[in-house]
Amino acid sequence: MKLARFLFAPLLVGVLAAAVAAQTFPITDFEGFPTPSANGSVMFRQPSYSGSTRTFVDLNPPEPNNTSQVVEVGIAYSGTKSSRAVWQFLPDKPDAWLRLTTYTPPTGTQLLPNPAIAYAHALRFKIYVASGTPDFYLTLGTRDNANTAPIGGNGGHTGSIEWVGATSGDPITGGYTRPIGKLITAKDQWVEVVFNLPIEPCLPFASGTGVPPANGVLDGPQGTIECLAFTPVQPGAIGPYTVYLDDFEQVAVWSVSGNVELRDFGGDITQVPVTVELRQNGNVVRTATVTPDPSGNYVLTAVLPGTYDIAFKASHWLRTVVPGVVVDEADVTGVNVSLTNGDVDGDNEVTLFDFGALVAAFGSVPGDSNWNADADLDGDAEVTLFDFGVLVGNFGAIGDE
Ligand SMILES: [Ca+2]
Ligand SMILES: [Ca+2]
Ligand SMILES: [Ca+2]
Ligand SMILES: [Ca+2]
Repeated sequence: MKLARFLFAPLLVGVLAAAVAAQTFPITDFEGFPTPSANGSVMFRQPSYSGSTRTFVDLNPPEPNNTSQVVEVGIAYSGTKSSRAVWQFLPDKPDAWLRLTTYTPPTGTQLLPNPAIAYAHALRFKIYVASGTPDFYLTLGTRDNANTAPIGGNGGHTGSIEWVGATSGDPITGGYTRPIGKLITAKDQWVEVVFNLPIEPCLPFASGTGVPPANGVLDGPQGTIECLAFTPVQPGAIGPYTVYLDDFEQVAVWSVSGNVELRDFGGDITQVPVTVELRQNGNVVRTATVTPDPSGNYVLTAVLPGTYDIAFKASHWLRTVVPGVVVDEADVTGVNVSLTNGDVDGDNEVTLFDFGALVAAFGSVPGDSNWNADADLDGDAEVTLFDFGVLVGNFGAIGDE
């Protein structure tokens, strides 16, 4: 079994969909804290706390500017309480970003400090952004410190920091600042943010500041939530920013596996990448490329609980969609498909265009000027009458949308 490169939709933030059963590990719903809590005392410090971003924060507006506290103001995803952070950037700071940190000094009395997270599971929470707040990218900073605390326990504040969910950022020596994570644009509504830790893209914050240095890899098996990083989409957008957070938890993810039959093919199927799309409500929520083993078996790892239509497409085969695959509290097996051959041009139909493409490549072998690997339908490294036979046999077939 080989897994090829993974592609995914790193910027996707899901609207709240009907949930299936899931194995979850709660971190906090903020219901157990007195309100309003002292500024910077529960999970997150005040916005100006981080030395790396405090020079961007405008300290002049009156409270609640520069506060992070548990509040009970009618905006909660669960119960009546949530965590609210409010800040504003100084003008003329195009490099402004905010590192909303968790941290407990040795003499500190912070509650819920440095929550531990297990990298085998996804981290998810809910966010509500008040209207008027500029759009931003949200990235998770994790201390990659292999702590042994229970999930949500104090994982400590040592260890290098990795940017989870970041696909780019401002490069600095050995790492990145202003990380570009998940795009958050929804206003005045709760949306779900998921960092699927086993497969999430990751960049190092900076090397040399932890042991081992940040390397863009979650070395695990655990880390701690060090911060949430907020990077304005429009550089320097002043704000104010008003953000509510609720229901931090981890959720177990599962594999989906089965067999892909690539019909009418005698070549090496382990060299045929198969594109797998996970779709929900018609939207592609994740795209991965898997490569079958010699028997055609594939495994797609780290699938979030949910109900999916799963689409399979390989180069010159038609797409097949398996509807209604439920992933809840166990690995899913037996998601098997059989793909129809003959789609030389890859448009998901077997038509005269494929016939034309095959004619153009007829008689060719690899290295010839008219060689077309996708016209070699049967995989014998030559475009011959046998390939015509495959095309004719499937002529007119149309793949699933
Ligand atoms: Ca709550
Ligand atoms: Ca690491
Ligand atoms: Ca075609
Ligand atoms: Ca052939």
